[in-house]
Amino acid sequence: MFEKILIANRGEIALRVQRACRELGIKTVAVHSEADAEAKYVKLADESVCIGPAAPALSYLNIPAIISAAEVTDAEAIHPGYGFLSENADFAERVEKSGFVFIGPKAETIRLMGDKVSAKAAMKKAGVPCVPGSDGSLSEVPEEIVKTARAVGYPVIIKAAGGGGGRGMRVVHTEAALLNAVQMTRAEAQAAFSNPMVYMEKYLEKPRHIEIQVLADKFRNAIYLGDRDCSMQRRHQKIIEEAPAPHLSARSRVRVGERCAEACRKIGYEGAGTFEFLYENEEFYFIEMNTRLQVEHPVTEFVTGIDLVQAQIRIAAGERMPVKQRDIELKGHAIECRINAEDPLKFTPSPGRVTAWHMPGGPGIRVDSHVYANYFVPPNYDSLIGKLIAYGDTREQAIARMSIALSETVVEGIKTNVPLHIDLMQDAAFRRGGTSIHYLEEKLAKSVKSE
Ligand code: MV4
Repeated sequence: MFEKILIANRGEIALRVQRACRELGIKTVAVHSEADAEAKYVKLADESVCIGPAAPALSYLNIPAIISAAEVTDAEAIHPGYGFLSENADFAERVEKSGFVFIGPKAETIRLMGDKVSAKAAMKKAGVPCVPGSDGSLSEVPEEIVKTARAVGYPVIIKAAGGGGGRGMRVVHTEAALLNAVQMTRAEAQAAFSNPMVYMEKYLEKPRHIEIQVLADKFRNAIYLGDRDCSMQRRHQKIIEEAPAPHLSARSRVRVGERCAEACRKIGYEGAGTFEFLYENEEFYFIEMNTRLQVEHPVTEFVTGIDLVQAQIRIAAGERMPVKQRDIELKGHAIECRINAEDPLKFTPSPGRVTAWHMPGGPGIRVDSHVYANYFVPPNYDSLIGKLIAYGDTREQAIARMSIALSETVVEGIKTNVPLHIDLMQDAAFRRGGTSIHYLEEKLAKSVKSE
């Protein structure tokens, strides 16, 4: 096992990784920007190194500074957390070339999944069900594009190969709008990702977003750890996630899970990963694979009892998969509410000093946050300041516990989205379970109109 790990991230996930290291008896190095110098998790780390100014490009995205920090502190491995450099294949490669272990998949796997066209081709080949669409990237020949769209059937969606997470896509409803939309998406893709490649899919009108968590070791042992429903989102920012996905039959859960685990074996996947699917009319359609630990990993930890961060570290250190598929039992239900420093109605960021901070507790409640009273939320980073996770024997119990936990939560000095979460826990459609990816935006549009 490693003796010392450098954590190349900030905020709640830096603290989460630090806790996993501590439990494994591993020393930690925190790297931080000037804006995070006083953060408590930085002080709690065994060592800390300032890697630059507040601007992410100069600190948390500064590859040479992070590798230098690993060198001067004699760390053996680097955990990238989520966001920042976590899915940057060049970073993973430079970490390994500098003699450190990157805690995540191989650089070539990150690169494969970063290109959404090659990711989809690899998954299709490995037997994962995909959204019907163009075979690989879209032709440049107008007649071919029109032909593909007719075969797929309108509406179609044009997506950038270099995109993902909702960036660089366009829905097309008619043949009249097709070629212009393709050209616009290509131009935007070139500007944003330096890659003009686009692909076409059937546009699914009212899907849910369900994802499958996997773990794979360096010896082609791979397991799936159930699913998460992340449909409650706004502008591609998830706000509530839960495990397991409501109203999913045990049969389809096993079927899609087995496909994902088998795909991991086939491509030689290493570490933790997530297969993202759209789910509509009882069918799963693969869209993307995330090669990192995800924000919402705690709901899976609750229902499986597996510590995903510890598993990532053990796998990176070359250990064999600690558990077999038959040991994985989904038990109970977990819900996560992302607590953001933002206006609960307008969604504008609300950084600043937290003057009061009281977090809930009680059976089945977990709070993942680096915040404390008098903490200053810097304006330079995303607005996630903590995660409230509630577990229960049933979904109803998890919702009840979450409602109580939210009512106990006190955050003063900044605005948060806690009021929105309180409202959603009482929402009839949410309580029934199985709302689509458009539900929240439609609900918010209605509440604005009725004001
Ligand atoms: C889609 C889709 C409908 N049909 N693909 C958006 C994020 C990116 N990961 C893929 N996205 C979508 N792809 C087809 N063929 C609808 C979305 C989508 C979406 C997906 C997941 C979660 C939230 C979303 C919000 C809007 C659109």
